[in-house]
Amino acid sequence: MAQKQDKDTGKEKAPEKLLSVCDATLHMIGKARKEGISTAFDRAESMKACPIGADGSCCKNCAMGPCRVPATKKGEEPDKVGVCGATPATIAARNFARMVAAGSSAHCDHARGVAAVFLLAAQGKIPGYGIKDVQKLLQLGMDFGLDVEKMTLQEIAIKVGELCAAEFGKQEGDLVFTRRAPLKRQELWRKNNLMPRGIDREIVDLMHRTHMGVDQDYQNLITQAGRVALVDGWGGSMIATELQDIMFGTPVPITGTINLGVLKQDEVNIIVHGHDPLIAEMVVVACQDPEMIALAKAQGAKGINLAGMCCTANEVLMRHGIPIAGNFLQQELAIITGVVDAMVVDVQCEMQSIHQVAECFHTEIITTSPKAKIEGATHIEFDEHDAINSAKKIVTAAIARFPKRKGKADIPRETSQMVVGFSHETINYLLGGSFRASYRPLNDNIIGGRIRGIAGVVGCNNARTVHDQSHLVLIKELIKNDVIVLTTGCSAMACGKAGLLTPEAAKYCGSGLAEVCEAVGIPPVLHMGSCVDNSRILIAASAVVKEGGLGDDISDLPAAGCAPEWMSEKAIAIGHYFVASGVYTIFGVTFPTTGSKVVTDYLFQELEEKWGGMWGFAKDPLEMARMMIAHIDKKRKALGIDKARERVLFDMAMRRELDAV
Ligand code: SF4
Ligand code: MSK
Repeated sequence: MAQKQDKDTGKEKAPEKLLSVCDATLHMIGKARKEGISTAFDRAESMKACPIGADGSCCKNCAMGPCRVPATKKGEEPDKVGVCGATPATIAARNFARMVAAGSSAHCDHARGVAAVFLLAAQGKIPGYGIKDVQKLLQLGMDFGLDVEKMTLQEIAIKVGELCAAEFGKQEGDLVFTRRAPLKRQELWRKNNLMPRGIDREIVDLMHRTHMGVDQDYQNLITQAGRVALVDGWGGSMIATELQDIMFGTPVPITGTINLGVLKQDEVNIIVHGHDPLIAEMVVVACQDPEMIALAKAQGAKGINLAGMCCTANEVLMRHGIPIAGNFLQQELAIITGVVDAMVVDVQCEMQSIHQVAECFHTEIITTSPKAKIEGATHIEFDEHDAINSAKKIVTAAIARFPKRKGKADIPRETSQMVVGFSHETINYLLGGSFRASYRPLNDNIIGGRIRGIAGVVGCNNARTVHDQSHLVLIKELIKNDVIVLTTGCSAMACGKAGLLTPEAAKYCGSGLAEVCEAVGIPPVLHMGSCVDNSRILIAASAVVKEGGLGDDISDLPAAGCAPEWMSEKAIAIGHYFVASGVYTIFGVTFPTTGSKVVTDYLFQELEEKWGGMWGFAKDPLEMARMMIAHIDKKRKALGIDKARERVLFDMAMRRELDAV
């Protein structure tokens, strides 16, 4: 019997069709409700978000608080202050800065783990990991100033591993990868006190400043938050992406399948979920091991079906074609199909509720990181010194669960095909050809107006907004207006499910972008990877600047960024590094400083003058698209390439079509 009333509020639950635009998701929410299983969709309804916290107006940085300085109805700066006298601006800026610190810490600590494994692999101390992309290793060696011609590959790899690891504890000197940014950007960072030093140093500095009674100047706090965000984008995230590429291979275009329909009734289903590919790479190998397959068959299964969830999924999809079961808000729903034998989690974006949901089924939740345990879940710690055996232990545990399945399986039919794996190197090659890889054709098409501009659309799902809808409405509107889209994370998965990651999606494009996509054979929406792979977008943007004809800095480009359904602190860190890199970046859902008009005006307007990039906020995805396109046109005008363009008028039929996505 479906639960129609919310058990906490007694109110009628929202109809399922208002919760997601993904049919597989709707199907599973229906099943969860019928069986009385609580999911994030229902909990978001029964637990309203605290508006004071959401606006950044609550400080609990000391035991004299929490102090609440809520926004006024008229939108003026509140006149209350905290017990210590902290103003609403200080409180909002401190809260925002702490989000940046936490988000950056997540990406950077992921990178630290990757660097440690890379170094051990280079030293030949751990079997199973090696060097797959020699070209990229040589490039990194040169970035670090090594005389690569006089060194063996192993010497280069060891030195690169040591130098990457040293970026974390460095006390003086600039972060090395900041040199990859256009020179003008580097000068701007220096002038504005944004040039980042060591990764850990900047994060600790920001945590110190946000302690009670330290930095009480909101602009100074936002600046240090900028420096911390840059250690994420041009430090931790870039280190993780580059070293993962060297160890596991730089992605090249590959086809893949996505949505809950990739799960199989008659096979052992294992889902790898989280962000760190170190263990998932080994689980891929273990699942192909004849000994493991024989074990699965001995338990009555036809084989082993590995699928991914969240960004670990993006990592193993791009490099091995492993199918994706779904994005962030589908993690509980995958278990509710009744056929997931094990969900293996590493770090980040794993809801604690997966364990509660798994208890209704036979599914084993397996944690693998000492930093990310879940009470009640099985913990099989990943040992990089014996990685393949760690992975085999995990696969064996999953196989043992297969005969314990209970209840009727219910796998949604939906799957979609997609083309993924557009690394910066691949885009360069596809556009310029094998003899002279280059961004020149892209720049020429932007200058000529066939491509109006570039958008990065990234980030999460959020249970407080319709699952996947804002990503899709926004992206369809952008490509209709000839804006090419680069995407990562859960946004990329939303696009995959909706068929936007195929060359056939050119049918949604304006004529100029459609022509380019057809000529080059690429989709109008390019899947660039996981959340740490947003660093690929920074490198691509720098390469476009260096190619020439579109200004001297990232902030000169006709480009904009957006995370329409963000939810994590990592997303705020990513947004702030794009802003500090010169990109106009719009977020949806809520914005965490709106309790202070002073701080919000600073982020949304005044920053552009100083940093060349600024923040923006809109709830409606069409409004987000309008803001991004207006910004792109402003930049085209400043570059003198604003030749008259036919405007796409949005009639009612088109609106209805979009509402139906
Ligand atoms: Fe209140 Fe100031 Fe303490 Fe924050 S630091 S809780 S504003 S007294
Ligand atoms: S997984 S951070 S929900 S994009 Fe990177 Fe998706 Fe957001 Fe996690």
